[in-house]
Amino acid sequence: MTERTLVLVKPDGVQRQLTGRILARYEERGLKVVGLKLVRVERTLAEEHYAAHREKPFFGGLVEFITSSPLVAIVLQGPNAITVVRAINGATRPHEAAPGTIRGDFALETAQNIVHASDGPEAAETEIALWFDHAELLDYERDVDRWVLAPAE
Ligand code: 3AN
Repeated sequence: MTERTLVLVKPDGVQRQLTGRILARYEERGLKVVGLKLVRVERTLAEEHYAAHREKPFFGGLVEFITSSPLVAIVLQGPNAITVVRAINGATRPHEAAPGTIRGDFALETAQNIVHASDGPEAAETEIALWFDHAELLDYERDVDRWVLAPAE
């Protein structure tokens, strides 16, 4: 099933100049970029994005971190995009992330794990609406799709 998912290259990824390499991993897999921007995050947006973690002890630090420097917000589209992107990112705790994943290759700390991705269809819908205006999401044809996607039934 075609899905859309939200990815954030968090401040550590941008500062460490990994944005291009991270984006390349999603593109190389065949996912289509339908939204992309550099964002300096307001505290209110950060708190809303991480609302599910409001009661967690690390919530304050998480909001501080995500607002500390610009991040890159991306919407990716493709078959099973939500699951595929989380697999590309690797486990939340980098010491559990497999080599070859973004976190398994570039991260050591859970609090600085480089990327965020929506964890399910509901989160994806909510998060995409939170980070992008409708007009910022572009659908377009890619010639390569005849080699990437199975023909529609
Ligand atoms: P994921 O981002 O893989 O979906 P979540 O939703 O469990 O992981 O956690 C959201 C974010 O909160 C993580 N990406 C990480 O930055 C931060 N986080 C989670 N657990 C911890 C922790 N124990 N200490 C510090 N930060 C954490």
